[in-house]
Amino acid sequence: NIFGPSGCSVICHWCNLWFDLTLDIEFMSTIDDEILQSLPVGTTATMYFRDLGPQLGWTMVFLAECIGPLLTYLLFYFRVPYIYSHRYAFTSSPHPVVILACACHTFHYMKRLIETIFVHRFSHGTMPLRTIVRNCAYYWGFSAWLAYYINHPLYTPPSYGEIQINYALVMFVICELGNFSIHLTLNNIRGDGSRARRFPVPTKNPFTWLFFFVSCPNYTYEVGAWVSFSIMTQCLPVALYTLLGFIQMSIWAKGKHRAYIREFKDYPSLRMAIIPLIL
Ligand SMILES: *[C@@H]1O[C@H](CO)[C@@H](O)[C@H](O)[C@H]1NC(C)=O
Ligand SMILES: CC(=O)N[C@H]1CO[C@H](CO)[C@@H](O)[C@@H]1O
Repeated sequence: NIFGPSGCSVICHWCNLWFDLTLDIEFMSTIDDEILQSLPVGTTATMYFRDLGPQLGWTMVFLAECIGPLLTYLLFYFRVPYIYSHRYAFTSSPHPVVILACACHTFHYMKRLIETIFVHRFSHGTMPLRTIVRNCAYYWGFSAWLAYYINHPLYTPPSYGEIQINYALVMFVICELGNFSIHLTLNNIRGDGSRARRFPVPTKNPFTWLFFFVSCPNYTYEVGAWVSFSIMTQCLPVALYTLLGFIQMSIWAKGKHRAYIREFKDYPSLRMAIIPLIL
């Protein structure tokens, strides 16, 4: 730890994270294994690389994108001094929904973190540092903004009280479970060793049945999780974040959807990109 022994401040964690990130640049690999393996034996290949500046491995990228929002949110939840007026420092909100929101937010990112570490099969691709800085600014900045409002001393709980909160919670849990199921399904397809490419299909797990209707249920569930978080907290910035996420994920989903249709002649025609029967 080059930043001193105290180790207690979150700032220090961030510095270390950035330090690790920069170190990781040296271990990056820019060549995709699959490309190399598919070259005939004895080929002398000359490769050209476009220089995109420093690159980072996907694992580090995902870690940075998850740990940032996780810690940022907690700073606001615990009302670290200098965020709100100093008489609120380290106090807690009287509204149970604030605690629940923090639990959901933390759970969401912990789950991502755990998926990143234990479930993901990352290709050895890398991402330019510039893109990562932009992504992190987006994720970290937004989580700070959301957390600022939700944990604010003047925050007012949702209009329909417990009913609204409970329905939102049920929906949130369903979406998280669904997303995780899709994650596993996609991972199994990628990892079963066969070279033939296939598109994902529903399995025995009911959460994957969304594959009957959409190409990218992982995004449908992700949007669902954020919609339920918006309903639970009834907070405008959260709704705005959800909307931006939805737009971005629709673009990705439509791209993936088109790619599937192009690649597989027998692709189910009932499927839409992200919203069943609509989009
Ligand atoms: C979501 O699913 C699509 C395929 O259905 C996949 O290409 C994409 O990488 C997945 N998104 C994430 C964030 O893993
Ligand atoms: C809500 C949530 O955990 N999102 C995950 C949904 O699934 C994708 C992979 O398919 C993950 O990358 C997301 O983190």
